[in-house]
Amino acid sequence: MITAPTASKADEVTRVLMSGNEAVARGAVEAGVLVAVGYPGTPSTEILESIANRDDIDVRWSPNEKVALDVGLGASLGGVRALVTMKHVGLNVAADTFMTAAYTGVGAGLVVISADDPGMHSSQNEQDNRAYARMAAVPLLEPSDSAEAKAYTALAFEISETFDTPVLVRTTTRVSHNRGLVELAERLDRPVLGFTKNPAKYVMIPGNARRRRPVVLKRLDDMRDYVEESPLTEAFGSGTDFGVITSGIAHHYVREVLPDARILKLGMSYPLPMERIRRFADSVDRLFVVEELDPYVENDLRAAGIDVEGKSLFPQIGELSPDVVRAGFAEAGLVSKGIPIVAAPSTVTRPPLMCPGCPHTPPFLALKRLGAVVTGDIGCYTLAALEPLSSMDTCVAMGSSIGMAVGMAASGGADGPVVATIGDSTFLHSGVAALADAVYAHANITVLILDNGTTAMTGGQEHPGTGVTLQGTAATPVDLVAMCTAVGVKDVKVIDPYDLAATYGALGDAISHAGPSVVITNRPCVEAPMKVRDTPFTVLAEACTACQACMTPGCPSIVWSDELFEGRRKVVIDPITCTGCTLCVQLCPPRAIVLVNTAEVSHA
Ligand SMILES: Cc1ncc(C[n+]2csc(CCOP(=O)(O)OP(=O)(O)O)c2C)c(N)n1
Repeated sequence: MITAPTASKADEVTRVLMSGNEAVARGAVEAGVLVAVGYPGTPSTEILESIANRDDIDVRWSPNEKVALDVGLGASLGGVRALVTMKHVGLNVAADTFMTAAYTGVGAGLVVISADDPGMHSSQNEQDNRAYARMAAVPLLEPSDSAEAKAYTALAFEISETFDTPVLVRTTTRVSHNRGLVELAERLDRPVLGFTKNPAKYVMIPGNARRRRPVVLKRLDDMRDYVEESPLTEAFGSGTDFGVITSGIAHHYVREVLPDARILKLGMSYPLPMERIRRFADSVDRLFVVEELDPYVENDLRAAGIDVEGKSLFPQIGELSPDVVRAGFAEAGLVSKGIPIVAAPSTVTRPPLMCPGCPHTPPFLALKRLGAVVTGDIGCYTLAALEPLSSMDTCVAMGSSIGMAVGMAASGGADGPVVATIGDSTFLHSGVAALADAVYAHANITVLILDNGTTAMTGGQEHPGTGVTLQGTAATPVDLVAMCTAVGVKDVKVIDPYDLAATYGALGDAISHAGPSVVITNRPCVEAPMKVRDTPFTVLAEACTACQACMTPGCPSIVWSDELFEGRRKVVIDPITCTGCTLCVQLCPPRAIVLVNTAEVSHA
């Protein structure tokens, strides 16, 4: 039987409070991982960040999830254990490699973490990535807390090598971000096994792939036998009136609502331990499945002829919680409705806004004035879709902006110039090929690359354009101008987005250019990698006409005064949050906005 590595000396066990993400990383560390690679995305980002400074592991960001998985697979075939991390939608990007890596199998263990985001706290959709395991015929582990996140990740490497397959470990936001006690064990010291040439296994031309397909299905059968006996399937409680099948975080919600219930917890939810499930089902009068998002286990059970209640009681949309689970069991007549455990939030909701001084803001003011049809992308700048900027018309998936602009221009249906807006990280993630397509199609579009020198939206991660690695060491930065020119864009300009007139001018010129043009902004993010704070500005109340021109960008530092001046409210600027970007100064007709120290002099 396969077991996860444990501490060598029981009396030296150390228990540490860890988030699920830190625990995943720790599991990989203990399993002797030598390469850990990924692309940032909530809720997965901290996995790599938590081990970035280890000198015994090569930890790195890739430009996108597919590259990350390719790096991980290459490392695995080279004979070292490799961890690959991403958020759920990242697996869509990496899916091409993922599906065929199931055919090639691995060298040393290869574990892919998919951090799903039920409830879409910070995602464009809430797909249930358990479906990928079935599609690829790859084993799937679902930890429910930090302790399991560590143990399952370590175990996943063993499973990967035993069955010669990548293993998918699926966490969800609450598992990734909650903290729990984790027992630490020693790191395994694993030699580099080296690459063994085996074209029949690693060169997936049709003739070889056809021979690998039965291997994949045979392996699935072997894993079915394994999971029937595996300690990953755990039984809790007693009773024959009803039983509950759980997986992931849903397990803890069920135990909170029904502490004594008979439960079969699935640590491995693909392939399923169908015989064990059948015996469990036969031993209870009613069977429930409580799982977050899709009726993934439920449908398999129904297909196997097992009578089960699930999504008719527990929602398919959004996160589960103890309250939601209680409501489902109340409807089933097993518990009273009870008083909600989680009180309604008392905080006032606040719409998300660009930060004060965000260099993304001015170009969107310009695009609005130019009447552009803006195909947007995913990043901080997506907030331009919201009021008051209201200047982004589409946002679908990372890197989609440029291709969508090409299509929009081809349609002839846009009632204004077509502009794609994309961040630097997103451009390198999946925008470059689309820009080549724009050139190829001689598309009449402008691409605005918002280069703030970081992956701001996920907390400021480095990427190949920043010239800095995850460890903070220097790397060769991608030259975006050279790259755009190299794919054939004739009109490439770099602008200072804090210069409003220049920004209007450059974008106006670019959209009048026939064929594709590129405008690249050059101001760093004001929050990462370091805070940008220049002398703040203030408003001379006597000069302010309350015309609100300074409020059009929606800068959070600019608000109405509490006091009245000459019977009217005037604008005030919060000197603590103002970064001194000058945008409001350029927008103020009566020139009432001045540097704080100038105002002090004039008031002295
Ligand atoms: C496929 C995929 N991977 C990762 C993410 C998470 N994510 C959202 S935006 C973004 C990048 C943002 O960086 P950038 O394009 O430079 O814009 P910024 O936020 O810096 O303005 C990432 C990694 C995602 N939404 N989809």
